[in-house]
Amino acid sequence: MALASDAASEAVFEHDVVRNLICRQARYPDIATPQDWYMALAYTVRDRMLARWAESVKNYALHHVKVACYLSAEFLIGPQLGCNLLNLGLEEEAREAMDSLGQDLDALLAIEEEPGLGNGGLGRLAACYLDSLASLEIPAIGYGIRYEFGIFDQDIVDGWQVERTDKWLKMGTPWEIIRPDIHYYVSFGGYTRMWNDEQGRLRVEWVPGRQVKGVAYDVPVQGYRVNTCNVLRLWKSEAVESFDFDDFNAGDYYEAVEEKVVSETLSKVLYPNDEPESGKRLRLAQQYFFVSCALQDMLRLMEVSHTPVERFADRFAAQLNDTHPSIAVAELMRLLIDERLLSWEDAWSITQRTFAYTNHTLLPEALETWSLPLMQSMLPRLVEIIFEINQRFLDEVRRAQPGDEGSVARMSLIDEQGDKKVRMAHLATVGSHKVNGVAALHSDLLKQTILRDFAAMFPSRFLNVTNGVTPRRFIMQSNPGLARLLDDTLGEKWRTDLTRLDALADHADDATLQKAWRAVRRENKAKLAARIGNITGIAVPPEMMFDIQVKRIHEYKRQHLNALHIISLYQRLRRDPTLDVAPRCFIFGGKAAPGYDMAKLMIRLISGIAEVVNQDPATRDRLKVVFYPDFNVKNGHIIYPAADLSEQISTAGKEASGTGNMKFMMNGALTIGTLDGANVEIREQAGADNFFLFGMTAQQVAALQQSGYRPGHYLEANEALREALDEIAQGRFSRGDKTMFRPLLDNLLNADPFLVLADFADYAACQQRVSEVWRDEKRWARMSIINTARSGAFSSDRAIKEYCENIWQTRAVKIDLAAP
Ligand code: GL2
Repeated sequence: MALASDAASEAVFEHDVVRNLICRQARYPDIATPQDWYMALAYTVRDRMLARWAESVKNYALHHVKVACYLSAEFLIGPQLGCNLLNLGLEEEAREAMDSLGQDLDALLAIEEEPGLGNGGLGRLAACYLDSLASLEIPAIGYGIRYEFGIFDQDIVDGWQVERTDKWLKMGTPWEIIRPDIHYYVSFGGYTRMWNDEQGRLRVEWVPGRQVKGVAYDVPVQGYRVNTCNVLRLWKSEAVESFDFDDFNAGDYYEAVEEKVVSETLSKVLYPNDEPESGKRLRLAQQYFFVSCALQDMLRLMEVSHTPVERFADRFAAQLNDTHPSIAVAELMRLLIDERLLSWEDAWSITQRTFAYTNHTLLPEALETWSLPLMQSMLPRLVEIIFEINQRFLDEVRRAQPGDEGSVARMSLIDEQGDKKVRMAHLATVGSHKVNGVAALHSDLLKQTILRDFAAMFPSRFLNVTNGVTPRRFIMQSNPGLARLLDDTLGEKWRTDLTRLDALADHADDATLQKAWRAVRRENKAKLAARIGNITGIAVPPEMMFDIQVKRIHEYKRQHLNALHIISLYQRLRRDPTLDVAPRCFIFGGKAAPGYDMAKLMIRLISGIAEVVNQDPATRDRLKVVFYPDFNVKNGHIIYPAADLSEQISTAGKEASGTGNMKFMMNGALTIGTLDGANVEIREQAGADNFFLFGMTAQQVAALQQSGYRPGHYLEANEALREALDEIAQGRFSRGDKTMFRPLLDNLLNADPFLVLADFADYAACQQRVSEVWRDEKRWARMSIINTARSGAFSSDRAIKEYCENIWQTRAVKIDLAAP
C-alpha cells in the first residue's frame, strides 16, 4: 500500500538523521550547528522522496503516458522542508525524532532559506500548480531557470526600500539533484546558410557565434499523501568548455576565462518585473536558453522511450506561462525542421497541438515585445522561422478578411510602427491551440481588448481557467490550528477535496464553532503580533482588527489609496478623540521593483505614516500602521492566517486575477475589494453579504478614462481627501520635508492613471461599514466562517483539473511503490 514502506519507526527516522549528519555534513551531534541539523533532516526527508520519484519516472516512460510540461521563467516554490514533511505525512515522526535529538523542528524549519525564483503571483502560481499536479497524480515536469540570485531581499532603512542580493545558495540547498549527464547546447548569434543535402533537400544550417551549455538541476515535487513525485527541472548555464584551449595555448588566458564568465551569467539573476523591458538583452537570452533546453530534453525523452517524433504532441502538452517562454513556438519548429527534418506542415501541426498559452496581464507596459534587430543578432535562425510563421498566418488572415489590411497590421507578429518589434503574445497565440486568461473577467477582457482580432478569428481557441492556490501550503502547513478545527468539524475529506469545506457554512452560526474559530484566529494574530514586535519594534495588540495588504507594490494595486484612507481616519480621530472607530492595525508588505521610483515612494509614504501614527498618544491605542519588510512566501505563512480584512483594491480591469485574495479567503479573512480579477468570483462564492464591495467597475473605469478623467473634480468634491493630500504636502509624513512626496502628489493631482481619487469616497464609506460590522463579533465570525467554507473553488486542484480536461488531455497515473 501507498505509504506502508515508509512507516518507518521514529527510531529509524532518528537514526537516519544522525547518519546524514555524519555522512553528508561530516559533523557529529555534539558540535552540529542548527544548519547542520536542518541539512541532515532535509536529506532524511529527501531520501524518502527519491524512491517515489524513480518509480514515477519509470511508470511514465514505461506506459508512454502524456506528460504536462509547465514552461515558466519563474517558480516561486517557497521553503521545501515543511511542505515535503506534510505531503509525506511525516510531520509528527520528524518532530518527535528531532525532539529526542534535542532539536526543535520549528526552529529548524525557520532557518530554511527560500528559493526566491520568482517575482510574485505568476511564479507562485506555477509552484502551486506543480503541487497540485503531483497531488492529483498527473505526470508533469516543470521547466525553468536555476537563478543563482533570486528576487532581491528587502530591507527598510529610514522608511526607504533597500535591496540586498538574495544569496539563497550560500549554505547549499539539499533539495536539488544535479544531473551533469543531462545537458544541452544552446546557440546564440552567428548567421545561417542554406545548402542541399545528399537527397537534394534544401537545408538550413545555423552557424552560431557561441554556444552555452545548460545543465539540469532537479527539484523533486512530492504529491500530498500519494506516491507521485514529479520533477521541477531547472537549467543552469555553463561554459561549453571551462577554458577555450585554443585561446589558452595562444596565450590569451583572460579571453578564455571571460568566455566562461559570460556563459555563466545567463542563469545568474532573476529580473524583477514592473520595469521597462528595453535593452534587457540578457533576459531574452535567458528565455531562449531555458526553453531550448526544455524542448531538447522533451525530444530526448521521446527517444529514450522509442517514440517517433511525429507523436510529440501525444506525449507532451506544453503550457507557456505568459509570453516569457513563447520563443518555444519558433524553437520547436527549428528543432523539428532543421534537426529532425520534418516538413513545415507536419512540424506546425505538432507545434500547435503541443502548446497552449496563458496570458497573465493586460497592462500594456507588461506585454512583451523584443526589438527585431536585437533578436536577429542573437537568434538569427529563430527570426527566419518567425517570419515564415507570420507570412503563412497573415495569408490566412487575408483569406478570411480580404482587403482588410488594418487587421493584418494589427495581428502581425511584427509591430512595424517605429522600431520594428516582435510581439510575443501574438507568437504565443498563433502557435497554440488554446489561449486562456486567469479569471473570468480577465479572460473576457482579453478577448475584448489585446487579443480581440484573434478571438474573432479563432473563437474556440479561447477559454478561461481561474487561478487557484494550494491548500496544502496555505491552510494545512501555515494554519495548523484551522486545519485541526476543520478536521474536528468536518472530518478529513476536505484535505483532498477542498469543495467539502462548503459544509462548514451550515455551522456558521454555531456558537461553539464560532468560539473555537475565534480562538484559532486569535492565536494566529498573537503569533504575527509577536513577529512584528521582534522585527519592527511596533507593539500591536492582537485584539485590533488586522487589516492587511501584502503584494507587490504597484500603482495599479493602489497601496496609496489605502494610505490615504489611513491618513483621513487619523485626522478624524485627532479632531474628535471620542470618535467611535474600531481599533485597527494596518499591515502592509511587498517589494517594489528596484527601478520603479513611484512604488518606492509609496513604501516611504507608508513608513512615514507609521512613524507618525504609532507615536501619537491621541491615536496610539486605536490605530497602528506597520510595513512588514521582505514579504515572501515564508512570511506569507504567518501573515495570511492572521488577517481579519484582506485588501484587494486594484483599479477594476487591471489585476488579472490575484491569488493573495484566495489565500486570505481560505484562512477566513473578509475581503474589501473592487470588482477586479478573481475578486468577482470570490464575491460570487462568498455571497454579496459576505464581501465588502466598493469602487468603479471595469466598464466604468474605461468609460471615465475615455471621456477625459479629471482628478481635480473629485478633489473639489471631497474635503477629507483634500486634507489628507494636504497633510502629505505639508511634510507631515516626511519629517518636515515638503518635496519628498511631490512626484506622488503631482501624479495623483494631474493624471491619476489608476483613479485613486475617483474611488476614494466609496472606499472610505466601505471602510466605515467594515468598522461597523467588526463591532458585531458574531456577525464577523459568521462571515469569516462562510468565506472559508466557500473557498473550495479556489484550490489549485480545481484549476489543474480544468487544465487537464480542457487543454492538456492528460490523465492521472497511479504510482504503486514496490516493496523496498
Ligand atoms: C500576474 C497578475 O498580475 C496577477 O493578477 C495574477 O494573479 C498572476 C497569476 O496569474 O499573474 N501577471 C503578472 O505578470 N504577474 C502576476 O502576478 N507578475
